[in-house]
Amino acid sequence: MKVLILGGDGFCGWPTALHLSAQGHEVAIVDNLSRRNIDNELETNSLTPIRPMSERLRAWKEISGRDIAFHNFNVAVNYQRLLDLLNAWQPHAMVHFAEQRAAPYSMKSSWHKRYTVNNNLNATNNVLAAVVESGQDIHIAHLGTMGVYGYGTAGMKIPEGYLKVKLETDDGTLVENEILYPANPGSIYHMTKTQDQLLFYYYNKNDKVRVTDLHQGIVWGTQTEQTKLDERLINRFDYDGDYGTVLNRFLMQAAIGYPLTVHGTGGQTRAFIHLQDTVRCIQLALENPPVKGERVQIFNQMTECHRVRDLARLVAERTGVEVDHIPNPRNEDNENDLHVVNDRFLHLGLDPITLNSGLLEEVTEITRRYADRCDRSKIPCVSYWSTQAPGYRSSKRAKAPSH
Ligand code: NAD
Ligand code: USQ
Repeated sequence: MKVLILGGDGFCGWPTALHLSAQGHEVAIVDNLSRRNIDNELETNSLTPIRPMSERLRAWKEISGRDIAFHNFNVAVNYQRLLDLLNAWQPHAMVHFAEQRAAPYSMKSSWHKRYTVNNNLNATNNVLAAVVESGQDIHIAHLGTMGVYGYGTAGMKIPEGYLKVKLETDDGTLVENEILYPANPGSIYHMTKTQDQLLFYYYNKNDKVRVTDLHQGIVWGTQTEQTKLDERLINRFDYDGDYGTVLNRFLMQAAIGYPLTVHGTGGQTRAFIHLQDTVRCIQLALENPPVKGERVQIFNQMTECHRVRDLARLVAERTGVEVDHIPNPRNEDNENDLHVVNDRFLHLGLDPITLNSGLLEEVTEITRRYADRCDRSKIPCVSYWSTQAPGYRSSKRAKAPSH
């Protein structure tokens, strides 16, 4: 299969490109390197020494004998380049990772809110419009988020995208229906993913575009079978207060003896998936596309749920690091339960990797190896969801960057 990976330089996109290439698919990457530029803006860096794209691709060719093409342009802006590429290369599928993905970054200032909305919604709309204009039947697999549902459960498991409802008609008859699960975003970033859902719904209804929307939980881990093969293939590892996600941050903090930064009571429960399962799920989604005319196919791409304070306790017990409960910079429930259906991937043969000491050790080993690249001043999260958040008044507010 010919697969175009939009956002293929990123944390999930790069290992996905390598995984699909190793499976024998023909792979091409589009990325405008905006994530690397955001590191410049935030004056931080991946903990791991990620290589420039040309070096990554040379190393992959040397090791696997396979070519991956790279196109550097902005999917949200350069519509004609995207359309020309679809017409020239004629991919069978596209995996769409090319969005600004950090909730704290999206909440830093009005500039960051506007950037995230412009980038994410225009990227998704351009992808859909270009597929329609190309006249090709390209399957789009998009990385969405569990956060489109909010994190409450109303006493039931969160279904895979669609909610069965009974509606009362005027004469009192009950009719059954299925609707998109009500959107309940917790940040501007998550809000863009709820809007993406409507774009998919509309283009699917109007133009019969085939779409799979993958509502992914928090990805942890850093390496996959392919990124481990050579140091030049190493994946990025975000630890800073904007882009670092909770479990990877805790593992990295433990490696340098930094008290674990639990927000509030740590009663927030979230869904998780290991990076190796992310790439496997994307492969399964591409191998099992919807048929023409079928509604948007939605999968919950997660394997287990955990409470933040339980993760902190687990990491603290293994490493002896202290746990710090800090005022929560976000506006979110302090305590929530979460139960999620993930039957679709299980039926397709996913054998979930769950938190286990070997994999936790692997991340800890990476974080220890590159600990001297860590800038401790970048660990605190200083993005405040509202002016009422503790710490907001004393904080140095983010300004509009020049990129
Ligand atoms: P990332 O920031 O590491 O990668 C995104 C890539 O897309 C970057 O390389 C960036 O340069 C590129 N990009 C962004 N906007 C672009 C544009 N307009 N044109 C071209 N390239 C562009 O993020 P990630 O962690 O790899 O996440 C990928 C996707 O998966 C995101 O859409 C995110 O919402 C989703 N997701 C991530 C996680 C997670 O824990 N990392 C969890 C759930 C869902
Ligand atoms: N948290 C801490 N301490 C920290 C960092 C985070 O307690 O040092 C808490 C947060 O307050 C939150 C939870 O941990 O309650 C998760 O935060 P996170 O930064 O790990 O994840 P989140 O902001 O939800 O975003 C990440 C990805 C995003 C993806 C989302 C999936 O960055 O791209 O969409 O996970 S989900 O959470 O299921 O919506």
